[in-house]
Amino acid sequence: MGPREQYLFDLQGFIVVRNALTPDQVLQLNAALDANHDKRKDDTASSTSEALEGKQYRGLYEGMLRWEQPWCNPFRELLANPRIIPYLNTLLGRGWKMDHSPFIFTSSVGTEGLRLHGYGQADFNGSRFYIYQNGAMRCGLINCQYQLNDVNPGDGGLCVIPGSHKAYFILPDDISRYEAHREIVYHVPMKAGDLVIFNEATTHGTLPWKGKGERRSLFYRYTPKYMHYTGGAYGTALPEWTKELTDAQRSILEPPYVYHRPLIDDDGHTLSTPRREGE
Ligand SMILES: O=C(O)CCC(=O)C(=O)O
Repeated sequence: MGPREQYLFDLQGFIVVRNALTPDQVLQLNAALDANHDKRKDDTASSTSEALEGKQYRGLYEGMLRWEQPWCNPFRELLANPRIIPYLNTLLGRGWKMDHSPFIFTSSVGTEGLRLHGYGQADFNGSRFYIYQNGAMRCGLINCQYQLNDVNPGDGGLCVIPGSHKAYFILPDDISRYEAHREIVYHVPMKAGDLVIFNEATTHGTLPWKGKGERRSLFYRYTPKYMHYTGGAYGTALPEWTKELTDAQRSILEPPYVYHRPLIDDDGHTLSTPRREGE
């Protein structure tokens, strides 16, 4: 992550990484989604507002790492995508892990949006903080959102309030509902294969989908090696199916801990031991 990108992330609380997926990866991921269309669920849990209303719920796909062969493979390969490793090392420190399992949001024209959320530093929340200290940026939960289809200007989908990861005041309710000061909300257009990385503390939400094509956004969420954001059934032993993964991919699914944790190198395959105790 070069100085310009570090500047942009520090300033905005998000960064767009162009061509984070190869055209072949985009094809494979889309083919896997097409082949598993029956797994689509309505995401009824989203919290919207009148200004962001739509005709239908967004679609949600989960559990892709365990889809049957070969459909799980392109999702497994992305666990340790070498394109994102320099960003994760810079934003989370060396040693990070997958938090939520990957999931996909889909939308067709008329799909509702989602209220803006994410509260900067209004209270100190160690699970989604942003800090710059000793020459390094550090974040809590990081969202990596890959686009499997184009998101054109005006289509809808992810929107953010740039710079809000550093905000010291609570997000006003009318701004959260997208009813006031829309001029501070930035919609993030992207091409298929692009990725946006944003801190969970950066205020973000979803604009109703108006695009001609289907929105297909694939989320991988990472946390530093010492924390875990999302609850649910959580064991410290990795489930049996993860033996099908590479050691590097498996290391990313390990529970949070620091001491003697294998650390993944930039190639996405090699595991190293920490250079110093507790690194
Ligand atoms: O639509 C998006 O990209 C944002 C979704 C989101 O923030 C959420 O579901 O909590």
